[in-house]
Amino acid sequence: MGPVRVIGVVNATPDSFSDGGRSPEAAVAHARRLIAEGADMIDVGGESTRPGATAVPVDEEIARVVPVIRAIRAESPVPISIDTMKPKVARAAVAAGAAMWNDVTALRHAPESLAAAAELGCEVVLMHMQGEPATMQAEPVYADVVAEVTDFLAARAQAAIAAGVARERIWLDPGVGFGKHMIRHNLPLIAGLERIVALGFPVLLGVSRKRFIAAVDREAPPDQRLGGSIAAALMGVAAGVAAVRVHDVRETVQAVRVWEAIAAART
Ligand code: HH2
Repeated sequence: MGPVRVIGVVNATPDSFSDGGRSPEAAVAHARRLIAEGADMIDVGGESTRPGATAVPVDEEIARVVPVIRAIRAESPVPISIDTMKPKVARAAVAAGAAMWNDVTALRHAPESLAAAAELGCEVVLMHMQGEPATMQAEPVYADVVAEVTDFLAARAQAAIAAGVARERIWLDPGVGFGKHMIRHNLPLIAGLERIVALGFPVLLGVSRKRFIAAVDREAPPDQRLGGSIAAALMGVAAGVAAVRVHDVRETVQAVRVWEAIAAART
């Protein structure tokens, strides 16, 4: 297995100030900074999945992400991922130069999602989510969160393969924070990542600045969650994840590289 990839988050959403939003120019400038900080890939999103966020019409989402993807593509060879649940947006993004479709619904949002992923031939991230973004945090229920998320991801991978997605293009993601109780579900899920890794697909982990960190540490606001973000990312690295999706690229790259250097020195 190669080094863990650090994927930098770029939000092309007007309501996001810290990670590139406001305007296409600001998003591209943010991507440029993350690439300079060592990002192995950039994940561009035009619709927030936060509980309570308003849905974005498909044309508006395309208008937000395509100029950003084109501009990054024009100045850097870094692979670009599109964070969307809409196949139309994924198509436009891949046409503009994206190499990966990151779908928090694991290709369940639209009936044509599976076929679109197969046709596009790009890398595909299948993420676990219980419920819908607007209501998913209301009352998430699991008997065994690790087993249920693992089984779901295995089933979605099989559905994608059956629809014609190449096995080697499939990534899995446990969906930390998506329909999971802050403590009772997110923590055992991160602790149990090895079981998802054992399915044999590359695993992507997104823990950066998430709410569960605040639930462990004194309700820390998002801009004070770097320590917890790195701690959780390194738990993923220890479990064998292939990539981490983060806001703080420079610090995460350093943490991951030091972790890998120490692991390689083990006698
Ligand atoms: N988390 C968010 C968005 N997209 N995609 C994957 N594959 N895995 C994740 O964990 C993941 C994701 C969180 O989204 P949001 O709350 O909108 O914030 P941000 O995009 O700033 O992380």
